[in-house]
Amino acid sequence: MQIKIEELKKSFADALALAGSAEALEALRVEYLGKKGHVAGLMSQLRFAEDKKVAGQLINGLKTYVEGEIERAGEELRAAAIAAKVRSAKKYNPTLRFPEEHGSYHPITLATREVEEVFISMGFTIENYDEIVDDYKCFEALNIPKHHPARDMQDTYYLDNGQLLKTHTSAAQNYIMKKYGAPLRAIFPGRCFRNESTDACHENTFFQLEGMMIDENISISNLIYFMKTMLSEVFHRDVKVRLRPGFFPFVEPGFELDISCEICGGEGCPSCKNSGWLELCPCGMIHPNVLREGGIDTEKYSGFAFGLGLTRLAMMKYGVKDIRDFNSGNLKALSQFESI
Ligand code: FA5
Repeated sequence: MQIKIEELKKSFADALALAGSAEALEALRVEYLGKKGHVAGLMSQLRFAEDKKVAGQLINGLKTYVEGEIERAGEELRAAAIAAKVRSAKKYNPTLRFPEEHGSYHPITLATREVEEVFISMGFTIENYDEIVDDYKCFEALNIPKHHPARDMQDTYYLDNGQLLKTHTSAAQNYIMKKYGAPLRAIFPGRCFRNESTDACHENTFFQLEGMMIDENISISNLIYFMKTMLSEVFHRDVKVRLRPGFFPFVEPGFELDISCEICGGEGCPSCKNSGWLELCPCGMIHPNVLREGGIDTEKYSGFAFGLGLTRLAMMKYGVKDIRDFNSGNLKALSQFESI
């Protein structure tokens, strides 16, 4: 019996070494421990009580051995399966660099951030405002009543409900005055829309950044100081500008602030419509009617406002010859800018 058991142990060990799956292990278990397996077969051969006592212990030893080995081999298989899964899974490695193609900031975003930083350092807050507004906010609250000729300069897209896509960031002036009252210093960048034909310096969708400062004793010299500071900080170099009278119903007096074309050095090119100058940032002292409409006490307070053409600023700052490139989605051109 002992010899038989030793033989069975050896053949079991050989078979176990080849069993590489849970199914193979189960087959082995049935072969040795099943109802008709080797262990049961050996037991059934024992006839006498004496045999059962001595040989039974040996057969039980074989049974315990087979059970233990199958259990151990099962554990090993499960552990190997988990290890293989972990190996094949993609691992997070904090030291890995991002792949090179991961996009870049849009130049308008970069220009906006630079201007925002300059004004934040001078105590201005940044406000956000809607793109769809009503006639009151875009025109009437700005001293542009219905049928005023100034409306001709800013045709836009109207919705069926009478609302419109805002033509300028000035549309937020009334809302911000009512929200904060005086004194206030705020800038508010935003997308503007105009129904007009496009060329190298005109888009139908472009960005402006409006600024407003209302306090006691605000004068034109404050306005000029803030405009000069903004331009020198944003361009990091001296840029040639000129201030000339300009008409906007919501400021009095009003000015046009033009920049000498950075593309042609002021000689004249399609980017500046051959004039050598580009209208960049109209501004002026806020009209008392507009202040009153915003709930500001005009006896005590005055203020200035400006409407910086952000998209044109980006043109001049980055040397983009055609304003239409900004909305083109041309990734080759846009990916030259600071990456994310
Ligand atoms: C206005 O929109 C006034 N709201 C600006 C203002 C604010 C004046 C506060 C006084 C006080 P204007 O239409 O000129 O003004 O536009 C302002 C600037 O936006 C322009 O100088 C130009 O830089 C830019 N801009 C205007 N139209 C376009 C266009 N179609 N495409 C690209 N930029 C434009």
